[in-house]
Amino acid sequence: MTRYEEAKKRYAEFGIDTDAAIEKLKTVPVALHCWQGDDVGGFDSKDALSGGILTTGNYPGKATTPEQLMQDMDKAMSLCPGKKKLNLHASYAIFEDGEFADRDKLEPKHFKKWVEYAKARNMGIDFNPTFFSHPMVKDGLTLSSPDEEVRRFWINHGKACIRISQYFAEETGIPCVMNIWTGDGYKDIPADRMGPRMRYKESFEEILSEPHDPAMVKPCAESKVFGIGVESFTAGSAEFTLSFAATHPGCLPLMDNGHYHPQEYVSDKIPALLCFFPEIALHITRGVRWDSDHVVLLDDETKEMAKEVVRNNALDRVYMALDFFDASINRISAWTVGFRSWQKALLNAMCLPNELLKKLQDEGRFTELMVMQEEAKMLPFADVWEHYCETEGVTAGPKWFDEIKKYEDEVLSKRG
Ligand code: RNT
Ligand code: ZN
Repeated sequence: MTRYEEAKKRYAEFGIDTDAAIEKLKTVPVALHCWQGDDVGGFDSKDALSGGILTTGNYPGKATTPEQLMQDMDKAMSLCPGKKKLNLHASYAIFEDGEFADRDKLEPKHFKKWVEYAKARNMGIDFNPTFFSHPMVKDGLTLSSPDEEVRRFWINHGKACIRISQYFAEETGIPCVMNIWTGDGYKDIPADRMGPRMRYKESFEEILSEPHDPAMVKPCAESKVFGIGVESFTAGSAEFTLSFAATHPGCLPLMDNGHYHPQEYVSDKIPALLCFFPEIALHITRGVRWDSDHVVLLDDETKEMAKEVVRNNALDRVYMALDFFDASINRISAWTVGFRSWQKALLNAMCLPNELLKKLQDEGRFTELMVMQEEAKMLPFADVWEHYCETEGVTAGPKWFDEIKKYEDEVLSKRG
């Protein structure tokens, strides 16, 4: 008997069908973010990263052209099992023959190459307007700015992005999740907290008024507690974005697990939102002491988040995207570790005796619940993971890193 066959038997004793779990996981899309590949640089502006987000590190071999970024993403994806979706930012527009369009004038044609890339790989595309790293960010503000010219510019950017999202959805035949996040806020104590939020609300509403098919374009509102340089006030706070999504049908709330106080857990918020919203979205990241966007690992909270999606039968109601950026290590390895970690978390959640555990809870058998939760942790998960990777044609163990080393030698080290 192979190790997988033995593992399968042990899982079956808990009433778990590992074959079914693996087959299910293969159908669940997870969005891989292009911005890990170049430290959130983008192609459209030389401006430094702004908006309260920050990358640290200077690992050699960063992608600086669309071709390099695509090549690097291909490498990472070839090392990851599971169904992928491409996650783009507007700042990754590809201009040809010396043309240029500012953010408020972006058109579908500026993303044609990305559509070709995604289609050739049978992937859908998610999208993000880029409300940072641009000279029209004035005093750190975009959609909430008191300057009408600034606000108008960014509303037009948002509308352009709805049109581009519609184009992505039509071209790929797969819904496009379009996430709105702005770093709008103040470093020090504001004198007016409601004014900026009212302006943000109106701007958001104008963006959403741009025609789109709500079945194919899914606008989201991402909240945040604070950012570097905007420590005292964030316009798009948790209450603001959640209330906005709740009162604007068709708009989804997006929770990034780096965007809350450290003792708040997104795993607990997932089922809370699922009680009210038909669909929600996630940014999966790892904050170390703050919203540091470290690479996602198979840690307790990551596992707990996956459990909430899986055991509430919400895999088709939760749009999952990775959102981290580490410039201090090999970027392709960062992508790969993060994507594989979330795959592991999902598979692990699918291989737990979820129905049995729920029953124990409802029957008040809390001693047994604790015992079973702990025993379930000792099931031979590694063997199931290995088998899943094999069926997906990727390496299960650490040997995938040999591929990274080779790529670093042959490709990355040759970049200027
Ligand atoms: C920033 C938000 C946002 C960005 C990306 C690049 O704190 O998490 O989602 O990380 O849009
Ligand atoms: Zn995010």
